[in-house]
Order: sequence, then structure tokens, then C-alpha cells
Amino acid sequence: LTASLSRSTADSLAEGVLAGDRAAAARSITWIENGETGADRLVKLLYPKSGRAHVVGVTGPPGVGKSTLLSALLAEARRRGQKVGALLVDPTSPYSGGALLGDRLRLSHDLENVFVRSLASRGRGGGLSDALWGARRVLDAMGLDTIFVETVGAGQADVDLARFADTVVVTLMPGLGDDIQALKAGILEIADILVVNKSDLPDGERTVAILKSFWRSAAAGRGWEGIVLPAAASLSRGVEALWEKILDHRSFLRKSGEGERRRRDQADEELMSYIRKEIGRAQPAARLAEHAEKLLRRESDPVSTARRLLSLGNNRNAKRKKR
Ligand SMILES: Nc1nc2c(ncn2[C@@H]2O[C@H](COP(=O)(O)OP(=O)(O)OP(=O)(O)O)[C@@H](O)[C@H]2O)c(=O)[nH]1
Ligand SMILES: [Mg+2]
Repeated sequence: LTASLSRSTADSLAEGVLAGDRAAAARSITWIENGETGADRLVKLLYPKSGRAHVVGVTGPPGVGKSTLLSALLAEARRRGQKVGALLVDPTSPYSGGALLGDRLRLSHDLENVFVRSLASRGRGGGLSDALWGARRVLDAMGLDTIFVETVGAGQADVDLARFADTVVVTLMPGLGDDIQALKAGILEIADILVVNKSDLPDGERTVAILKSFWRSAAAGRGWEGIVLPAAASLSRGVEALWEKILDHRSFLRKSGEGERRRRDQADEELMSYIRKEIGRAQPAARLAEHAEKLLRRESDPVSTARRLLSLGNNRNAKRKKR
């Protein structure tokens, strides 16, 4: 009974999402995050209807003004009649039952109809939220033109974002351009567009100049010369220019084939995220720990154990399917 109930709920949620219903979208994402029975079916139903939305990742060190910038970008996009939404991956604050981070993302009047959702970044050592792919498919199938994703720039999450977003906007602030070598090894490598926010503060121009002279974008050589833009998000300065650049990058992706290349990477990544999920289901952490114990006692080796665990997983799935 529970199974058929969740099946019909999944069907009606999917219907709601496809009709653009924001309540249905919010519920769907909660389902996906909590790994409810039926969430798999929901993703299966929505996936074929997705793929149209442009995904823009906004990342950068803590406190540079990413959320303020995002909020201004959402308002700008709305003014231009675009359907937009945002997913905030927030490793610094505890999961709040899906409530948006009201204090951080100051929602102006223009944003009343914009779908914004925070996701806890749990699992996978500092990487992006496991539920992020599913949440993206929900917003995508809802018919949004652009989906923004905010992450705090920190190691693994950056690498993951580069294989999630179509366009990566890295946000910095005055002074942060000084140690260009340190930045180069990390966050600058994934950027398509660099924004020096808080350019109302001293040294804004100097930081822009330093970055302009040293930084080459991730797609340099493929026809996209990265651009460095000053902005002051809290004063709504530089936001229009940034939105224009995002649109330019979108058309570059389309024309150059780079967009297709990125989508192929994303498909790989999305598949891997579900493979990891399936392995986790078939081999719960407790069982993995038992196997690790055996390895420590040298009763087995990791190569054979991994192979055995994976084929065990397959048999289980095969049995489940037959039932
Ligand atoms: N002077 C100045 N302050 C700004 C500007 N943009 C944002 N701020 C302020 O910077 C602080 C941090 O802004 P957020 O938008 O929360 O920054 P964030 O990067 O999203 O922060 P985390 O998500 O915690 O990493 C807030 O107090 C903002 O008001 C700006 O352009 N100029
Ligand atoms: Mg923020």
C-alpha cells in the first residue's frame, strides 16, 4: 500500500512540477533530500523533460557577497522577464528544514515569484549536496530559464561545481586578488567570469587590474576570454553588466560546442552520483565497516572485496527487479 501510495504521489508531484507549480517543486526537493520511497520514480519522470535550463554556479570565499549578488541577479533576470530560481548549498549553517536562508538572501519585492531553496551539503567530504542533481532536475523540468546555484568556495565543492554548472561565476572582493598564485591553484581555475564584489571598498580597482592581467578563464583557448567585472551587489552596481556577460557566455557555450562538452561531463557526473547512491543502498556503511575490519586483519584484499561487493549489489538489484 505504501509503495502504491508513494507511486501515485510521485506521479501527481511530477505533474505539478511540469505545470510549474512551486509548491509541488518544493515538496519534490524535500522528498529527494530525504530519500523518500518514490523520489526515484519522481526523478525518472522529470529527467526526460529536463535539460533546457542554463545552470549558473556562483561561488567564492565566505562573506564576499555571493548571496547579495545572487539576489540582485535574480531580480535583474526577473525584470527581463526570465523565469529563474536558485539553489543554495550552504555548508556553514545547519539544515533548516528547507526554509530559505532569509537573513542571508535578502529577498526584495521583485523576488516574490522566484523559487529559492537551500540544500544541506551532507555527505561526500565537502563536496556538493547529494540531492543537488535531483533538485536541479525539478527546477529544470519546471521550465525555468536559468537556475543559479550558490556554493561556498572550498576545495572539493569547487571541483564539483565545475562539473555541475554550465557557467561558473567566481566572486571575490578587494584585496583577494593580491595572492594570485594561491587563488590560481584553486578557485580561479573553474571560473568563466570573475566578479570583484564590494568594489565600493578601497582597492577595488587595483584588484580588478591585478586579476585582469593574470587570470585566464577555464575556457580560454576554446574561444572564451574570461572577463573580470567590478560590482557592488549591495548597491545594485555592476549587476546588469554581469547578467549580460552570463548571457554572452551562454551563447558562447551554444555556438562553440563547449556547452555540449560540459553537458557530457555533467551526464557522467550525474550518473556517478546515482551509482554512488546505489552502492550506498546495496552496501550500507555498517557492512562496509565490517569489510574494512577484514581488510585490517588481512583476511581479504581491497580488490577482491570491491569486486565481490559490486557483484553482490547487482544480484540484489536483479532479484528486486524480478519481484
Ligand atoms: N560594502 C559592501 N558590502 C557588501 C556588498 N555586497 C554584500 N555586502 C555585505 O557583505 C556581507 C556578506 O554578504 P553575503 O551576501 O551574505 O555574502 P556571502 O558570500 O553569500 O556569504 P557566505 O554565504 O556566508 O559565504 C553582508 O553584510 C553584505 O551586506 C557590496 O557590494 N559592498
Ligand atoms: Mg551566502
